[in-house]
Amino acid sequence: MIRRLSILAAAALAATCLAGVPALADGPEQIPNGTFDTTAEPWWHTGNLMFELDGGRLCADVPGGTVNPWDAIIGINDIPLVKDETYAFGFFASARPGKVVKALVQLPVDPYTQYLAANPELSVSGNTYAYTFTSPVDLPNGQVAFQLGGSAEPWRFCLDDVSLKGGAEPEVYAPDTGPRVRVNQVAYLPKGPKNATLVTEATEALPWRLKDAHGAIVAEGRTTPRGVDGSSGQNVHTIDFSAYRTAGEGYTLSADGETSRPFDIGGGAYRKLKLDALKFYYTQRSGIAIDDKLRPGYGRPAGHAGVSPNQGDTAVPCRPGVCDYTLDVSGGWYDAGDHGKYVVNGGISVAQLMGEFERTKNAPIAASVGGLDIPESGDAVPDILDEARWEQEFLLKMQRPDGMVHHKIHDENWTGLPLLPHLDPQKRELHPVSTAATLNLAATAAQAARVFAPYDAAFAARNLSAAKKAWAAAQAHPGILASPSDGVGGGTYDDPDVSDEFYWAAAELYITTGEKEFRDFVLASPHHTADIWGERGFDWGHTAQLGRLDLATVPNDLPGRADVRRSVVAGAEKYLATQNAHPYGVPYDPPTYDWGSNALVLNNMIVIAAAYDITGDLKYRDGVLRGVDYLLGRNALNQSYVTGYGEVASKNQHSRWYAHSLNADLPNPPPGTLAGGPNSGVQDPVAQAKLKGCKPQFCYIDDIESWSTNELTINWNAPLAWITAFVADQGDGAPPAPPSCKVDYTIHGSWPQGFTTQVTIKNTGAGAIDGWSLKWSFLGGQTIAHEWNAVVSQSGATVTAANESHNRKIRPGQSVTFGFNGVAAPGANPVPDLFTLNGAACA
Ligand code: 9MR
Repeated sequence: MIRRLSILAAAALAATCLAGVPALADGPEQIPNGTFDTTAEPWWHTGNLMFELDGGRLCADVPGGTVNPWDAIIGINDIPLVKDETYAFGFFASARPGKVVKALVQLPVDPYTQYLAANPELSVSGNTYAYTFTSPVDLPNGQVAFQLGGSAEPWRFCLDDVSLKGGAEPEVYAPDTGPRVRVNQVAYLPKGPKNATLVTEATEALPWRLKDAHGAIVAEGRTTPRGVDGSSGQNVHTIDFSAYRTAGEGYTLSADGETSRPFDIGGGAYRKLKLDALKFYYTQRSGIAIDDKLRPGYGRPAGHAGVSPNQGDTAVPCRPGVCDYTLDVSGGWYDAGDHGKYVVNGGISVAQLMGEFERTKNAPIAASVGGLDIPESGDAVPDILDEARWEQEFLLKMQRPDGMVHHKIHDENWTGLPLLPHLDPQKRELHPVSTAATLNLAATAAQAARVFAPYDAAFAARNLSAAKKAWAAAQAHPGILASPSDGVGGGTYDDPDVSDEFYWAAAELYITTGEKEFRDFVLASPHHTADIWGERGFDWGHTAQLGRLDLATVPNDLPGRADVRRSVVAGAEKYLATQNAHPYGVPYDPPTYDWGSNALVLNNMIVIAAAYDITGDLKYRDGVLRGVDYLLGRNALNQSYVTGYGEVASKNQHSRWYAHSLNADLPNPPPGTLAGGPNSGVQDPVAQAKLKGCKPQFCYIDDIESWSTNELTINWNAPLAWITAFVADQGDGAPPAPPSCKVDYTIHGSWPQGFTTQVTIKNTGAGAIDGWSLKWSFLGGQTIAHEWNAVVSQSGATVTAANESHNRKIRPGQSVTFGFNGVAAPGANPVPDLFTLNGAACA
């Protein structure tokens, strides 16, 4: 709340003024957040207080029974003071009941030299106080503190409009944005779209030149002026050099006297990045030592595995008053740069990893994911599923016997940086159960039940029963919400509306089981038909999209499924329209960027990618490719947001153990780590000091302390992995050949233990097929018992049926038929959506 400081109350005039009459110096403001409009950051308090934002003021209930003034303090650090400068210090404060407190500007460490010490007498209605003083020292890190202790009785303190004016102008932060030609600093696909953005004052089209690594001009053209871009405030032009298709390294693009950072034309980088984005998860694991042989430079002892000084996570009690038992909740992934583990955020992350795997079963062009160099590599399970299981096992452990699931487990208080997981000495606590967490488990366990079925039937069954139990518990307790004020020591992940989580869970349970209860719930949910493709996209708190996308892309028999698929395409159309209007090609353009905007951009791209998988229309694929450019350097800051990718890339993401910028012995985050990205909220002190008033694309700083713009998380790397795998699947960007086959797959009969199926392949192309191999995937754990007229093999859920010698030829217009008896698995057994013949998708 902004009030004028010039109204001097009587109490203020009576207060101590060290430097005579309060002359309100007109110098620059030194307090980064004195108005508490949206946050208390970066103010701190002693452990016996809690902050509350109350009507635009910062308030705290001060306990009674303390002795010294310094037994309860509210303060702010890192306030620069300049020797011999005169400062005007002021604030509004109230006390209920009235109290005298100490207001200090001082040295933050022993001997706590006080440059201003005032003893304002506070009233219930509150007053404005003003003082001046001259600093006797140069000090980069002065402290402003309100000492509130010494009262026998409890009381309430409120503070607002804290101001310290004078001294030097705070340094204005200007990011180094390098050359004004902005490109994807990693790679464009040779046969894909190639776009760049030029920042310029010019309003008329300008010439551009593409040069190869030797400086030879290989293409040229003219820019397209696009006017002022709202997301950056810059006047920009776009450049389209898609027509140039020769693979190579070290290209540059020049225009308006500037030359871009170098880039490649080729697909290789994405085949590496898609794996790095997933390898990230092993190094986020809790409860297991990270093997330095698997991740050179990243080895560390197991975190929170029951070894001192860790206090958990093998027997974790609840927060006081929440429960009287302990749970073994060891394992899982650390959420982000903190040591917390949160079910709702683990939920979307593991769902998107399992979803990336499921896409390889159902999308026309999708290679298997590949090896991740994890301890489980080499077993019979795809590595991406082994990694997902590490988290899913943790989510299962968070479930109580009654089916409800604890929302989160983390430290009692926030820890500082750096701090390796195994060195965290804090008490770990389980926080209350929530409907949202329970539905996250219902959804992910239902999905796990089908994807793990071919590899581990017992694990699949355990997940299915946990999912059903969670579903029933959530139905019985639909309104247990996580508290928005339960944010000490860990994030809140609170969500006032869990109707979307209900829809997501019902969708996954329906896909896996085919059961009527879940089908009816899905069809009746308002999320099933609503336009859920908002600008802001989806995330851990907006999960209806996860359900809708899976209903559209994973085989199932839902009535009206064609409409569901069409709705995903309609969503993609909206995001493409946003992207086409955006001179940086971003399929996200709200007036302010949200926390974790890079993941929101990626999730919008997943909708566009799904539309490509559904329709095969290249405009959707190209939308995804152009979106990737933004994350890898075609942006206002001219930087890649993925560690290790691009000439200038994020590398100081907020993390307690990749804290290289705080301790040179620690590493930077591993390659393939996504930064959260621009966040107009700028909630942390570094962002507040440097980025205030930023245009959306500029609300980012690669500083380890900027946790609101530059954290790394499990839910942000998941869509990065998904999308980069999609890009890797496009090879050099050549469009796939049109289908030349059609498959008719008819289940002629089903019984509890099995089913019988007849498959007809028709050659719809112009040439003869001489030798064929048809692939499809079962939804879950179905297997082939006996086949005829084809040689059938199976790996996981994926079946390959090859010709016998008598039916190897299929002439144009002709068909062959084969059949098999299958062994049923628990749950649904839908007709597959996708058949590929000799590697190419059939219609
Ligand atoms: O990603 C979360 C973002 O959507 C919220 O707006 C923000 C504030 O509640 O919290 C983010 O999540 C953080 C979590 O609370 C604690 N671990 C780090 C997460 C990423 O910053």
